Amino acid sequence: MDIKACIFDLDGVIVDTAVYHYKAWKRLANEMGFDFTEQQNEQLKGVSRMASLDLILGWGNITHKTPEEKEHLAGQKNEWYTQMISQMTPAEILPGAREFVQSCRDAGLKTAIGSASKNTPTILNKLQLTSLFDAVIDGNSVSKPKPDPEVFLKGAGAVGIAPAACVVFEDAIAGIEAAINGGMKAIGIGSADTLTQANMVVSGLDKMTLNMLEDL
Ligand code: B16
Ligand code: MG
Repeated sequence: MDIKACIFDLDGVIVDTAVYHYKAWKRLANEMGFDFTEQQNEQLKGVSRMASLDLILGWGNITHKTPEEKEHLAGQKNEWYTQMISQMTPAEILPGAREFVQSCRDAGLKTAIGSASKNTPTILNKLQLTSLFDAVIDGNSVSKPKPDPEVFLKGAGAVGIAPAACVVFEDAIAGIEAAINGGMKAIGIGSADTLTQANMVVSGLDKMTLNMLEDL
């Protein structure tokens, strides 16, 4: 097989934290006097914390926040969010995720996480998954957001595999673009109608087998 490393996005691929992000952003929006819908939350998947805040402030027609005020607002949201994720358990791992990552390791493939989330270490710890990954690259170690390939290129570098021999698993359009921009293969997790640039799309890691990597 040509693939030697599998790099996984975290939110939407290994675990679904969207509901916690949604609750925390909604509370913040409500305290500023406007509402925040689940449809708007969909648009924040894979988007960094500060970029998410900018979008939300725009939806609420709030245009006058200083950088310091924005830091404070994002920090407030993150406090509520981290309170919720501190209660997470391995039961929240998405179906088939642990099994597929383990099967990659058993086959001798390298495994890495490539996530925009600065809370990645906490989430992996709560899910008891930290030891399943050879490298973890997250929002704490990258400066350019997806679709820039930085997060995945750093992941490939950390496990010592050339980008062309890496496959990325992603649920967000910008993440698929980041993988392609980095010269990697991309497997979409979700709907083929949305993730049109992916080399292959499955509904979840429970639908993945190692044999499918041969077809990329
Ligand atoms: P944090 P991913 C992303 O994770 C989430 O999809 C996105 O909704 C969130 O805003 C972003 O992480 C930053 O998260 O506030 O924890 O740093 O999909 O790239 O694993
Ligand atoms: Mg994601």
